[in-house]
Amino acid sequence: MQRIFSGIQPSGVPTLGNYLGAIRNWVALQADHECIWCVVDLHAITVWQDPAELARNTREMAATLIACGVDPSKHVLFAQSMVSAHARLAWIFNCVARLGWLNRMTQFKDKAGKDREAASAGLYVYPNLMAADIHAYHATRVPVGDDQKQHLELANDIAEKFNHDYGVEFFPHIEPLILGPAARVMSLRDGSKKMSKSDPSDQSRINLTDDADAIALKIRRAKTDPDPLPGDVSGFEGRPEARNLVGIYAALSGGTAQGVLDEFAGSQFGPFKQKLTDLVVSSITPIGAETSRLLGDVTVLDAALRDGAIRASAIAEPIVSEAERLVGFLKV
Ligand code: AQP
Repeated sequence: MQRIFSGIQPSGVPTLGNYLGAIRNWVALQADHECIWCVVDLHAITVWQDPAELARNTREMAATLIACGVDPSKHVLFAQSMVSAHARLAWIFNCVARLGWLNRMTQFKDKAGKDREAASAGLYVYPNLMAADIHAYHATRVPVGDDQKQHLELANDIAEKFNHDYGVEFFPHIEPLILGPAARVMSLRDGSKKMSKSDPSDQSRINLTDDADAIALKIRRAKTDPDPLPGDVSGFEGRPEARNLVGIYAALSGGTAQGVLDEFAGSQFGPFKQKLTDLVVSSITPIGAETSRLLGDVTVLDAALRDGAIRASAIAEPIVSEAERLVGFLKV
């Protein structure tokens, strides 16, 4: 059975983008893979996180994943900082990756913004930690949104260079699994920006914990244009917001964008947004309700995370110890 690793940052409340681009696929993959799911708090602190909020978000993220269908009893779910193998392998990879490789990473450019000098060193080497997350488990399949493809290519470059430098075939090649029609969900306020849980505007995203009223308001206020919906997907040219809303509808209804247009061609956004609201509310609000229930007793949740960390360590420890031995670290 192939081993899958994927992570999600507890940098806020998970969004519909995280759900359609990642979490929903994770749940489906559990049927025929050995899965390791990680709440990546080490990644989250590459940008400032209030400590109390980080702890709360880590629990809330774990609860949301379980509410979405992640199964911590059959698979492995834990918080990254609970397993030291991640940080140890990341350091080795910091010394394998080349600055030129990191300089090409578009996510760093996006996240650091104009003031790159003020960004943390952690944000810069984020892809090395991500490579370590995956390679610490010898995972070969990584389900991600297409925004993360470049980081996976880097993880393969690091593995190849490590294998070459130390004359081994130790780290395997990783394949990205980019699944589903909504590989990238865009902001409700700007169709050219991806929907992000850390976007300063709460109106830009649908949180998996939003209630029906919040969802209705956000969709009503979502940016659109004055034209009716086109009859064909080629009509989305220059209309990223229309493409995004139709894409969300298609992803949640299990259809295609063209299928949605066949139903709504010529319709104004008002009636379409009403239908989209109904669909989002019926898909998302049960997740929010289950998340609240799970957060009602954090002792059960914490025990599941502790157990997950023990099982994750049991897999990662021998792999990372062997990498350390290959590098020449004394093992006495
Ligand atoms: N808008 C999106 N559409 C599709 N997939 C998305 N993902 C994130 N946003 C979208 C996918 O969710 C997974 C977990 O992401 P992450 O939390 O590790 O980091 P991220 O990609 O940086 O997500 P956010 O929500 O934008 O977080 P912040 O705001 O903290 O940076 C990944 O598989 C990602 O592809």
